[in-house]
Amino acid sequence: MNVKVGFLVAILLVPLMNGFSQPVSTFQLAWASYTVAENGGSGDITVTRSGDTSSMITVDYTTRDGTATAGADYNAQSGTLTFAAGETNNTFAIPIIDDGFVEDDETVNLTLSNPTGGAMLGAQSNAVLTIRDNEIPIVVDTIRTVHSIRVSLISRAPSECFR
Ligand SMILES: [Ca+2]
Ligand SMILES: [Ca+2]
Repeated sequence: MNVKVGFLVAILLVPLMNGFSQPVSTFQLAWASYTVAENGGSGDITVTRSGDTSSMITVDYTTRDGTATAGADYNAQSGTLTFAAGETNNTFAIPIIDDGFVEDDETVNLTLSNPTGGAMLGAQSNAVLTIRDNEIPIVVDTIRTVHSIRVSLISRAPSECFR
């Protein structure tokens, strides 16, 4: 290979190799699990973008019932997050419904999809939001309650009971 050809090959190869070594934009959920109190208003979910941050690109998000039920425990959400050039964090909110029922803690599944601009999804493209119930269970011991009413009636003089 003569000098001229070698120079030409170098000119062609350098941008090509740079193109391969460019880090790709990667979207992930910041955490694998999130927690919100049932009366906490909303669960704020953070999405991160790493690698190439030079251009504006988007990623979609959606919620799906785990043990929680959309419309009863939370409001289902889906949409598109836009990351401006240089932006590495974005959030979306899941409104929580504060019902009056005593329940177990309930879960909502979160999923990222459809990254644009050649971006990809990282390992953590799914996460779980746990809604912590805020009702205090009231245990009524009916046998003891009935027994104590009977005892209090028996221990009174008959005249007191029928006043
Ligand atoms: Ca609930
Ligand atoms: Ca509840």
